[in-house]
Parts: sequence; C-alpha cells; structure tokens
Amino acid sequence: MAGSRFAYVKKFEVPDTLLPSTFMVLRLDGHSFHRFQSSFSDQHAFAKPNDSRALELMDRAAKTLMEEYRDIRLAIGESDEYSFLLHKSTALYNRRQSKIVSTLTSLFTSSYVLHWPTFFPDVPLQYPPSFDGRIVLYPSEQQVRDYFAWRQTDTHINNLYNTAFWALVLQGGQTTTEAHATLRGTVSKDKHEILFSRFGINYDKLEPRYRKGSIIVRVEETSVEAAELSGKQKSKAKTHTTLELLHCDIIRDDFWEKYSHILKD
Ligand code: DGT
Ligand code: MG
Ligand code: MG
Ligand code: MG
Ligand code: MG
Repeated sequence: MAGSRFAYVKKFEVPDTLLPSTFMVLRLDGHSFHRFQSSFSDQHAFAKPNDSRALELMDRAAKTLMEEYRDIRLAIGESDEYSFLLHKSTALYNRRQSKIVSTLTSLFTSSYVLHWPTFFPDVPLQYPPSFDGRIVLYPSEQQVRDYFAWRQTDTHINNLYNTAFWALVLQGGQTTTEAHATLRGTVSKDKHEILFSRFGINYDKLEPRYRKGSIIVRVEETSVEAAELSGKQKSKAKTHTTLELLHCDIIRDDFWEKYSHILKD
C-alpha cells in the first residue's frame, strides 16, 4: 500500500538482527550507582561493603525477567549488575538487538522500582534509578562458560578488596585514603591475612552470596500426568519451570554437568 509522501523516512531505520545460532549474553548495569547508593541519608545508604537488601532486590528484578522471558536459561548477578544467557537458537523478537536490549532493560528497571518498597520499606526512592544494557554474542559453549567464570571471578576480587577496605575503615579507623594505601600492591593472600589477623574475619566463612554472587538457573521438569478424559485414561506431558537461586561455584565442571541443559539447543 502506498504511504504518504513522508513514508520514505522509514527507510532510514536499519536492521540490527543478531547473528543466528550464537549464544546471547545480556548484561545490565546500574547507571552511576556510586551516586545512587550514597544519595540516601547516611543512615539509609547501602550498607558497606555489601547491602543484602540491594542484592536481593536485584535478584527479584532478575527473576521478573526470567519469568517473562523463557529463553533466558541462566543469570549471574553481583553488585549493581546482572547478566542473562539466552540460548543459541532463541528467536526472541526475531533477534533484533535494540528491541531485545531496550525491552529487557526496561522491564528489569521497572521491576526494580516496583519491588523497591519491599526490600527498603523505610527508604523512599529519591530519584528514578536506571540501568544500561548490552548484548554480547558468543559462538561457543566454552566462551559462555568462561564468561560466567569471568563474572564470578570479578565478584570474588571485588568482594575481597571491598571487605578488606571497609574493615580497615569501619573497624580499623583508617581514612579511605589510608585504606587504599594499605591495600595497594597486596595480593589475595595478604588481604585474607589482614582480615584474619587484624579483624578476626575468616573470609571463606563470609556469606556465599557476597563471595560467589547470585546465580539463577531455569530448571524445567516435564511430568507426565494421568488425566481422566471422557472415561479414558490419557496422559499428558506438562512442563513446570522453576527458578533456582544459588550462590555456588560456577567455574568448575560440577555446575555445568549438573545443569547440562543450559547449553543445549
Ligand atoms: P556506571 O556503571 O559506569 O554508570 O557507574 P557506577 O557508579 O554504577 O559504577 P559500577 O557499576 O562500576 O559500580 C557499582 C557501584 O555501586 C559502586 O560504586 C558500589 C555501588 N554498590 C553496588 N552494590 C553495593 C552494595 O551492596 N553496597 C554498597 N555500599 N555499594 C554498592
Ligand atoms: Mg562502569
Ligand atoms: Mg554501575
Ligand atoms: Mg557495576
Ligand atoms: Mg509498538
């Protein structure tokens, strides 16, 4: 059908279809959360180094996304970020990049705001938080595994640093400048030692949520239910989806062997 003489402008919209048969990883990250988390009065600022309310709210928003989009098989979250894995053959929005990134980022953000009062009942939101989003494509299973290993290693490195840093400041009475100086050039072993000898903190005993981040796995169970239909016994297959929230190791083989369906087509 002929459009108006203005319709030619539509031709300027260029396709942004993502490569077929490749894993998609969508990563969302809180925009300027450094400012966001400290914008509340001191008493209400995110707890240091980890605020379990804020982390649980992130998990809640991630679950909203996985409830809505069944093509997401796995997610990992830490701090103000979450990554989601869509299986390689997903046909979501015909694999249009902007459509996927903008819609999913928007839903995550609105869920974060919607559920804010549940996790922060005494802290009214001061301004609307936002998240950035990007998709990275990975052709191989090994790269997908390495991606998740990369995020979990990052969680560990940041958490060890932040735990030592805030122990030096909050318990050790150092200024933030002094604490940075104390930790400059230290390796992992030194930080463990500082935590244990100065503050009696055994790092490995800290909550797995903080050390490993949050992992959400979609588990689909097909059960065959016998149904009495017009006097005849018939069976019908039903798929139940559950989302499991874990704080476990995702680097070793055990995880990928136990949840081998994640990478399958
Ligand atoms: P961006 O992502 O480039 O827009 O900037 P930021 O400021 O969001 O930087 P990013 O994402 O590298 O760092 C996350 C910030 O969020 C960081 O300043 C610490 C803050 N944050 C996240 N989770 C917690 C928490 O549980 N407790 C506290 N105190 N801060 C947190
Ligand atoms: Mg950043
Ligand atoms: Mg951020
Ligand atoms: Mg971040
Ligand atoms: Mg529309």
